Amino acid sequence: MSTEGIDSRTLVEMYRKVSLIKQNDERFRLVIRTGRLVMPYYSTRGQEIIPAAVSVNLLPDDYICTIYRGIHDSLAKGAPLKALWAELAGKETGSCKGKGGPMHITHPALGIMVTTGIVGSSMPIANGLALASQIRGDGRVAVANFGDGASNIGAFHEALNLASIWKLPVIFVCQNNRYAEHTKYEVGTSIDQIAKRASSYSMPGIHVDGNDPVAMYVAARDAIARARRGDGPTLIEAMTFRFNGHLMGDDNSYMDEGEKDQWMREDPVPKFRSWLIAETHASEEELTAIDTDIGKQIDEAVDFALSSAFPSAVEIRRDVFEGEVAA
Ligand SMILES: Cc1ncc(C[n+]2csc(CCOP(=O)(O)OP(=O)(O)O)c2C)c(N)n1
Ligand SMILES: [Mg+2]
Repeated sequence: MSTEGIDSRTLVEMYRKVSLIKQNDERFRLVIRTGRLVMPYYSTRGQEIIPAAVSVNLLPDDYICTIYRGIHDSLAKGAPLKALWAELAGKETGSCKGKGGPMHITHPALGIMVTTGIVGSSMPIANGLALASQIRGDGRVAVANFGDGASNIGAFHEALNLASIWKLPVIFVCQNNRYAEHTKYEVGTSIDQIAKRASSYSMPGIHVDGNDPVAMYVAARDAIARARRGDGPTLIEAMTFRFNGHLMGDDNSYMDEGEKDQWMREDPVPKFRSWLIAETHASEEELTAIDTDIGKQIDEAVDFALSSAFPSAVEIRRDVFEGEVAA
């Protein structure tokens, strides 16, 4: 890997996000397995590099929209750990006062605008945010994260068409993890690369190794710069793999023999870590200190979330139903 002019500070900042996403995912699965949290969980293990590379190129005010498999995107954009864990646990200290839960993480003050469980819906929402930014002239860009399966939904085509015609400052980031639920890419998608679909909508289509930190950084940087210049949208297809199946409990029996093991042997996180050290962007001690610090922050977030209270019967209906609700 060459560094394409990316400075060491930025690469280490990317690593911090990658380590946070990986460790946080591992802790979620542990806490769920031990019965302390009960929720559907769509692991992002294996897809860490993509949001880390995107988010270091974003400004705090920029928008992201993501999906049920999107905690990595929210963490990379800066979602505070305590409020995130409390939200997943349905507690009143959560970012949506416990009323959104794992499928609806939002944090508008940080530009984390929506987590949606409706496949394909992150894209039109990102268009709306980008249109608002264009009308206000405030220079913000919007990132729409979605999966490979979502590129077969009508909303993908409608959103790319409109974004192209209106030159919206939006970046469509397709995290192609090779499966949509239990359906293998080739079985459900009519084209060998989703990036090629961009040509139908007169925008650049970038097919990139989403597990390569430098290549992913360059793809994100260029697409974000293009959107910010007012030159319109880009479709990035970032190739990756989900290590833990569709959701927790998935037995992966629908996968080809050895496919998962092969991807896991190329785990992008330790690979990135070793590369940073070998290329002298960071020392082993520095990265270990980052990992340890993140581990402690997660410990605190888990304690905070599990010891927080559930919202009261009155609170649970506030912001959900119109008008005041009696106790
Ligand atoms: C409109 C809609 N159709 C179907 C579903 C059921 N569903 C949930 S996840 C999923 C697979 C989506 O796969 P992909 O877009 O590749 O994202 P990934 O889960 O791999 O990250 C489907 C079909 C849904 N949630 N919404
Ligand atoms: Mg997928």
